[in-house]
Amino acid sequence: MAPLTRRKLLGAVPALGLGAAALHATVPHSHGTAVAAASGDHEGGGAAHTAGGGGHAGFRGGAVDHKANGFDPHTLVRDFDWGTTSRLPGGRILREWTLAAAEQEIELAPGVKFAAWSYNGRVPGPTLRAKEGERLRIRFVNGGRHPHTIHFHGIHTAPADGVMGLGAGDIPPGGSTVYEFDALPYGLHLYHCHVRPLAEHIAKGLYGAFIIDPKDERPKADELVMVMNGFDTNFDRANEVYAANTIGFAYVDRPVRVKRNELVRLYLVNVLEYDLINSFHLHGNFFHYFPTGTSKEPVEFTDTVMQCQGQRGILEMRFPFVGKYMFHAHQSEFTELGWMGFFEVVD
Ligand SMILES: [Cu+2]
Repeated sequence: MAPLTRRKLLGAVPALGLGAAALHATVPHSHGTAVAAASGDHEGGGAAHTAGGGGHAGFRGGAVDHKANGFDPHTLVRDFDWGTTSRLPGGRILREWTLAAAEQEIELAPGVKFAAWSYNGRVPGPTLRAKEGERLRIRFVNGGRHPHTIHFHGIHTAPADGVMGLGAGDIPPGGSTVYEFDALPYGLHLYHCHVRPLAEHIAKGLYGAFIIDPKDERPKADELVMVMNGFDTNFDRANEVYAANTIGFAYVDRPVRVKRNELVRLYLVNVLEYDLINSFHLHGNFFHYFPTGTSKEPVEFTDTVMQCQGQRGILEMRFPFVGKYMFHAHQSEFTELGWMGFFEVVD
């Protein structure tokens, strides 16, 4: 059977209409519990992700089983992990987390399973949040079957960088280490595994957002986090499913509800692998954009922003009118393969 490519999928999707059901119908997948990709298949190029005799018997009426996934994008969008704190001698705050890498199957769209690698049982991993100048200590436990690390973006010493040959280097299966550094600079950052082959280790799901709040805090707002990602379900080094926070069309099926005239602050991170850029476009409104969140002064008032992999920024907006307002990648093909949603503005 000829490999199913993203281009072929795109040819099929418009005829079926947008939505999770369309992805279900077009993305190669199996209906059983088996995932064609044995977890940790680095070589890729393996068997297509299809199993015989599936039909649509396993189709659950267009709904992803978030409970089985172990996380729900509707919770995740407002979930910030502050860790636990204690005082160091001298009074400074020490903030600590434990992150564990694991292998788990994730349903990306109804019936579309993916053999993911996760931090703390979710993709993206927890949104770690700290305050500028605190001491941060992250204990990493590798529960996977391949070496992994956590590489943090930020200002720190070489041994805390989470790359091979520095500090503890690659952490073997069953191994653990501790990364420790100061929370600097304030802004919106990210973390991800940095073991080779890097593209696979990132694309499998080992990444998350990392927020350092400035000492003089930002104005109070309804805060959201969206990690823009994608999934190569058939190992052809192109993505078949695109999303913000992993589940295609999740915020179409259930929009992100916000209040009219209230300040909304969106932490937007791009970790998308295999595509050069990603973007965020907002309908019916404009936002102020703070690249990397490292300044209090926005650089742009716009409705579309573009990010390369690893780029991130803070968007601030207020919706003057009630109603449903779409957001999506302005690369139309990403939109049609899952990366779109709605804000529902209410009084
Ligand atoms: Cu890894």
